[in-house]
Amino acid sequence: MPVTLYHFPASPPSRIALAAAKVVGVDVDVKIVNLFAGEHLKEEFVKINPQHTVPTIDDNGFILWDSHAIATYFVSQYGKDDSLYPKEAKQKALVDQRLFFEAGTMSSRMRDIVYPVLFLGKTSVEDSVKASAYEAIGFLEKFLEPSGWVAGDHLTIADVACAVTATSMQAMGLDFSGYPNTQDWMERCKKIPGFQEANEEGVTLFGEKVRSQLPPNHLAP
Ligand SMILES: N[C@@H](CCC(=O)N[C@@H](CS)C(=O)NCC(=O)O)C(=O)O
Repeated sequence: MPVTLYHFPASPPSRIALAAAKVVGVDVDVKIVNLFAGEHLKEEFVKINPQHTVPTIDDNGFILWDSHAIATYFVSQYGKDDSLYPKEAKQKALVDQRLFFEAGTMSSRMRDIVYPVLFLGKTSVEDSVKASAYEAIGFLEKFLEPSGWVAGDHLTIADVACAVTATSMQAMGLDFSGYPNTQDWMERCKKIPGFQEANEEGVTLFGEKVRSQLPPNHLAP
C-alpha cells in the first residue's frame, strides 16, 4: 500500500517531503491539503496531526510529520542503500546538522519574509529581515565549498531539503548572483531524478504568490 502524503505544493517543507519521496523512490498517494482554504484546520486533519502542518504522512497507520523527519524516515525505511542518509555516526551527524540548519536557519529566515506577506497582508520587508535571509544563503555558500554537496562528499537527503528551500528563496526574488557555489549546486540538484517533478510546479506558484505582494525587485540585496 502506498504512503499517504498530505501535501500543499506551494509549501516549501511539503515539497521537501515530496522531493524526498521521489528521489528515494517511495510510492506516495498525494492528498492535497489547501492551506489557503484552511483545510489543515478541519477536524479530520487535526485528528491526524494536532499540529496541523503539512507535510504529514500516513504510512499504513504510522503517522509522521515534519519534512526532515519524513525525509530521513523515507531513506531509512525505503532507501535502496544508506547513501542519502548514512548510518555511520559521523556522516549521519553531518547530514543531521545540515537538516537542522535548513529547519532552524534557512526555513526560519525565509518564513520571516513569507509569513507576514502571505498571511498578514504586509507589502514590504524590513532590511534586517532581508539581510538575515542573505546571511543564511551565505552560510550555505560556505558549506558547499569543500565538495559541492551540502554534507560530506556526495549527494544526501540534506541536499534535497536545502535545495527545495534555496530554489524557493530564489523564486520569491532573493538574488543568488553573488553565490556561485549555491547557483551551481542548485542546477545540479534540479537534475537529480525526481527532484523537479516534486518541486518545479509548487516553487513557481510559491514564487509568484510572494512576488505578487511585493514591489518589483524588493528582495534584491
Ligand atoms: N518544520 C516543519 C514546518 C511545517 C510547516 O510549518 N508547514 C506550514 C506550511 S509551509 C503549515 O502547514 N502551516 C499550517 C499551520 O501551521 O497551521 C516541517 O519542516 O515540516
